[in-house]
Amino acid sequence: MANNIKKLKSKVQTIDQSKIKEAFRLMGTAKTMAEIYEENAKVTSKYVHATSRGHEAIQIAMGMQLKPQDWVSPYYRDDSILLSIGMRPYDVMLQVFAKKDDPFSGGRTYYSHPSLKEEDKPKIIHQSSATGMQAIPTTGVAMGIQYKEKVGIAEDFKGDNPVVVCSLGDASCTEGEVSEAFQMAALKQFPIIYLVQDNEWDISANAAEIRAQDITHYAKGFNGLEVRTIDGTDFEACYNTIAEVISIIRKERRPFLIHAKVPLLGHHTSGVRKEWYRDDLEEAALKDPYPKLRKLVEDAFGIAEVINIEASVRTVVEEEFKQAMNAEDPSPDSLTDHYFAPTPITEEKGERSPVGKKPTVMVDSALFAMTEILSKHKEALLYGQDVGGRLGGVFREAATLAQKFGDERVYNTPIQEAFIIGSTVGMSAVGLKPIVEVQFADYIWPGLNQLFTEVSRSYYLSNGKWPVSAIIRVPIGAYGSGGPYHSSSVESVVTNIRGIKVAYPSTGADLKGLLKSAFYDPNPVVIFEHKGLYWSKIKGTEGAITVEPDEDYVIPFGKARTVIEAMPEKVQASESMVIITYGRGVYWSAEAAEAFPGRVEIIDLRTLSPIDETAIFDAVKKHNRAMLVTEESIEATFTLALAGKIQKNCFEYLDAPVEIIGSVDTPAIPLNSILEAALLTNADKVRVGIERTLNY
Ligand SMILES: Cc1ncc(C[n+]2csc(CCOP(=O)(O)OP(=O)(O)O)c2C)c(N)n1
Ligand SMILES: [Mg+2]
Repeated sequence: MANNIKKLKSKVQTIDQSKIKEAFRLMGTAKTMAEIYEENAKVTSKYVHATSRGHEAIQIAMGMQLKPQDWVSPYYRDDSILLSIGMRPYDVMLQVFAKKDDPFSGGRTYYSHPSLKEEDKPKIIHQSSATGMQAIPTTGVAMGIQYKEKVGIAEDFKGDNPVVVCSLGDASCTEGEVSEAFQMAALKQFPIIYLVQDNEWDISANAAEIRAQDITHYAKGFNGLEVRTIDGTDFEACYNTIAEVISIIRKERRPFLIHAKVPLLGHHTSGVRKEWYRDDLEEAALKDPYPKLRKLVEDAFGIAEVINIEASVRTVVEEEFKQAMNAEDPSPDSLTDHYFAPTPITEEKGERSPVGKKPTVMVDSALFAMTEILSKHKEALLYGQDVGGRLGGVFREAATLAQKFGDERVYNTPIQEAFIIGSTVGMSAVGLKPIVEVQFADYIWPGLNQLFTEVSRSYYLSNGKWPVSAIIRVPIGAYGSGGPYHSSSVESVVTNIRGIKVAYPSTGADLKGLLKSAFYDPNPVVIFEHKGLYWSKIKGTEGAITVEPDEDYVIPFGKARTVIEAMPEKVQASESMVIITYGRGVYWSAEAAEAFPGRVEIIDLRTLSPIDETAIFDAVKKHNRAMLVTEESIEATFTLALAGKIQKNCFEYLDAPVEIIGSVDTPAIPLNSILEAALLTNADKVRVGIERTLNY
C-alpha cells in the first residue's frame, strides 16, 4: 500500500506510519484491558490493580523505543509500557489474578509490578509498591552502567549504549528519597531518564494541596539534569522527544527528566473509585489520548482499518483475559521458593591461622580482605561516606584502597544512606558486587526503608530473577563514650528484616572470612563490625586480634564458633553451662567465665541470620543450662526471641530458665561515661548471671 511508505509530518521529525499503527494497536489493547477489568469487576477486584487509562501515549512512546540492552522501571500505572516493550496481554493479565505463570513474580506481587530478565526485551529490576522508592534502585542501575563503562568492563553495544528509564507518578516525586536519586544522577551524570507522568493527582489529594511547584521547577534545581516538558497525550510529540533524548543519552551519557502532562481517566486503583472524589472528570476526558491517535490512524489508513484494529484487539484481549483467569494458581509448596539464592560457600575452607602471618587487629583484617577482593574482582567496588582516598574511612577501615584501586572503584558518597543501601539493587542487577558502608549503625535508619522495601524482597518477589548481591558494612556498638548517636546496637531491627543475611563477627579472622563469604554470596549481607573491637583498645578484647587468615579462607553463614569449651568432667557432673553470644558479648562472657574454671562453654554465633540452631540446641542439650549475652537491652530483641526458641526446642533438657544478660533498657545510650558504663552489659553482670544459672 502506498500509504505504508508515506511519512507523517511532525515538528521535530517524522514517524513511520507503521509505528503509528502499532502504537494505536497497543493503546487499543491497554484501553480494552482496562475496560474488560471493569466489565468483570467481580472477579478482577479480588486483587488491587491500576491501569494506564489516560497515560497511554507517553508510555507507549517510551516502551516502543527501548532496546534489549536498556533498563526500565515502570511503576504500577505503566501497563502500556509493559505492552509496548513486547509483553503479551496474557502475560500482563496473569498479574491481575496473581497466577503461577505471572512472568514477573509468579503470583507474589500486584498487577503491573513487573520484574523482567528476558534476552530480547529491556530489563526490569524488581521494585516495591512504595511510591517513589524505585528512583534509588533504578539510579543504581545507571550508576552501575557508568561504572562498567569507566573501568572497561561494559559489554560492547556498538555505540548503542544502554539507557535507563525510571518512571514515576507526579506525587511520588515529593518523597525525599527521590531527591537523593536526582542529586546523584545530576552530580555524577548517569545515563538515565526520569519519566514523570503528571496527572496532578495523588489519590484524592490534588496538585494544589501537595506540591509547591511542579516537577520541572523542582528538577531544574539539580544542576546537570536536563528537563523537558511535553503534552503526554500527543503521541507524536512524546515519540519525538523521547527519540531525541534517548539518542543524546546513548552518546553523551547524561541524565534527563521528561515531564509529561497527562489526564487520569481510570480509577486511582480498582479499590479507590474516581466517582468518590474527582471533580475534573469531564475536563480530563477532553484530553484523552485515544481519540487523538485514532484520528491519526484514520487519516493515514482510513476508518475501515481503525475498526479492524479495534475489533481484533478486542478479540485478542477477551480471549487472553479468559486464559489468564483460568490459568493455574501457584502451589502452596512454592511459598518459600527463592527465599535466598544458593551460595557457593557451604563449608569452612582455606587456612584460618596460616604460619608466618602476623596477629592483626580486626580493622586491618577487614582492610586486607577488601584489598584481596578488589585486586581480584573488577566487578567489586566500595562506596560510602568518607571511604574515598582523602580519609579512607572514619575508622581508617578503607585506608589506601582508593590509592590502590582508583577513585572510580573506591569513592565517597554524599550523606545519603537510602542511596547507599538502595543503589545496591541496581548495581547488583548489572552484574556488579557493590560493597557499601553506612558510617555508624546509628545512621542506618534513613537507609532502612530501602533495605526492607527494595533490597530484602527483590529475590523473592521477582520469583528468583533478581537476587541483590551486596555487602553492607556497618560499624556498630558502644565504645569510648560514643553517646546516643554513635553507640547504638541495631541488630534486632535488622535481623527482623527477612531476606537479608546478617553477620556480627567478634574477631579479625571471622571478619575476614565472613567478608569473603559475603562477597561470594549472591544475597544481600549486612556485616556489623564492632567499633570497640576494631583495634582491641578496650581491655579484655585482645582476643579480637588474630593471625590473618589466608586469601582463600571463607566461613559459611550459619556456623557458630566455640570460643571456650567446658571440661568434660564438669559436664558429666552437671556442673556446666553454655553462654551463647556474639560481638562484644564474647569478651564480657570470657572475662566472666574465668571465675568458673572449666564450667562454662562459650559459643560465638558469628552470624545472626541465618543462625546456627544445631550448635545452639546441641550445646543446650549437653549442658542443660544456658545463658544469652548481648550488648542490646533485652526487651523485644533478637536475643529474647532466641531464648524463646531455646525454651521451645529444648524444654525437657533445661535445668534452669534461660538467662539473658543485656544492657539496661533506655531509649538511647547516654553520653556521660558513668551513665554509659552503668547501662552497658559488662563482665560483672555476666558473672552474676552465670552464678544464678549454675546454682539454680
Ligand atoms: C510510600 C508510599 N506511601 C503511600 C502509598 C499509597 N499510595 C499508592 S498510590 C499513591 C498516589 C501516588 O500518586 P502518583 O505518584 O502521582 O501516581 P498516580 O497514581 O497519580 O499515577 C499513594 C499515596 C504508597 N504506595 N507508597
Ligand atoms: Mg499522580
